[in-house]
Amino acid sequence: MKKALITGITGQDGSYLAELLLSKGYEVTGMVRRASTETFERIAHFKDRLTLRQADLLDQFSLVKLLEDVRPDEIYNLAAMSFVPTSWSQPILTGEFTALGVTKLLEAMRMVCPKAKFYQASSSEMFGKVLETPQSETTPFYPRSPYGVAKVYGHFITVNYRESYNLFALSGILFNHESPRRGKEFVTRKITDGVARIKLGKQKELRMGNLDAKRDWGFSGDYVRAMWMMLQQETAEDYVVATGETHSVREFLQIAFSHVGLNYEDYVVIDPEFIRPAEVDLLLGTPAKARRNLGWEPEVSFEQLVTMMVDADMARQQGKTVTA
Ligand code: NAP
Ligand code: F7E
Repeated sequence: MKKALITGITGQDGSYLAELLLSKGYEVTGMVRRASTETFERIAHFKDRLTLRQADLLDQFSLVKLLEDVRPDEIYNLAAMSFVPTSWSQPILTGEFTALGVTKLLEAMRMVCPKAKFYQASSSEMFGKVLETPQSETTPFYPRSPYGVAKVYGHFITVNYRESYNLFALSGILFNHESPRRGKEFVTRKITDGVARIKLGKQKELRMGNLDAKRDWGFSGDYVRAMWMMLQQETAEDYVVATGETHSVREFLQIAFSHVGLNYEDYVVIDPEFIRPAEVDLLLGTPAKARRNLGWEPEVSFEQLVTMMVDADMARQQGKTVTA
């Protein structure tokens, strides 16, 4: 039985990845940080099939001890401060978690289990003010937020450990991916939660930022499959994971509101609070290499993603349990 360690298991991707690995017969350990109240909502429905261990990306020795105890075959480093606006209000903490945290985990792996395979959660935010379209594995980076800058560090330290120490360490450069488990502050879930609350009379308006920003949005369940596929290859290489389609926040609003018979223009209010100091205007990735080498394809379309998220939020707002 293969053993996998997932950091960030309580997050959106961690929860889908854990379910995928369990379905493939892995023994899955999730790293969680200590909190006064547990944040296990996304993994509650299968938590009894996991081992959860406390450690923190900020604490080197906790990582070494964790790897010594677990001895994983595969390590998925998904833990990070992942919300872009918070990276301007907490830039140093973002750097500690999202950048240096990667080095701490790679160092622990180098010391304890250098034969393990390592996945780093890199991001399309590294392309930022894009230097070419579509963006691929060879597009140069131009990050536009402290989060993007931290992810560039995490990306290159992974490449560097691969080249310096011959570790099987790689990055997935994943474009935005969403699901009913997405955090409520991210734009997609903010919209679908808002739509459900407005439809049910619990909210009157939806306050938003830049509606013209364009993103290449996919489904998290499809993207965690790509992570696993990358680690099953003979050689460690980095991959872009994207759908190859881009849509604006406005298009997302249109589909989400019209799915419940409403017009977004009647409810959306532009609020300067949600405009960023520096914006990423357009992201569009090409998944050609992932398609060619991994045989990966996204299965959920943009429209299916939006309606799946609205339906899940409608159900939640009506008091139903949603595990999707
Ligand atoms: P998410 O829902 O925000 O989850 C982040 C996870 O990291 C949570 O489990 C969180 O734990 C954990 N974490 C944060 N700081 C930690 C620390 N110091 N020690 C231990 N755990 C810590 O993020 P996601 O959407 O699943 O994304 C997963 C990864 O992919 C992140 O690295 C993100 O930056 C990256 N990424 C995401 C996307 C996307 O569109 N979703 C695209 C590209 C890359 P708590 O529950 O305790 O807060
Ligand atoms: O914003 C615009 C906003 O916060 C998307 C993270 O997972 O993907 C994510 O980062 C766009 C931006 O995601 C609101 O200005 C308009 O242009 O959903 P988001 P993000 O910043 O793209 C990347 C790939 C990651 O790696 C990150 O971890 O939507 N927008 N109005 C808004 N955004 C938010 N959050 N709220 C608004 O009201």
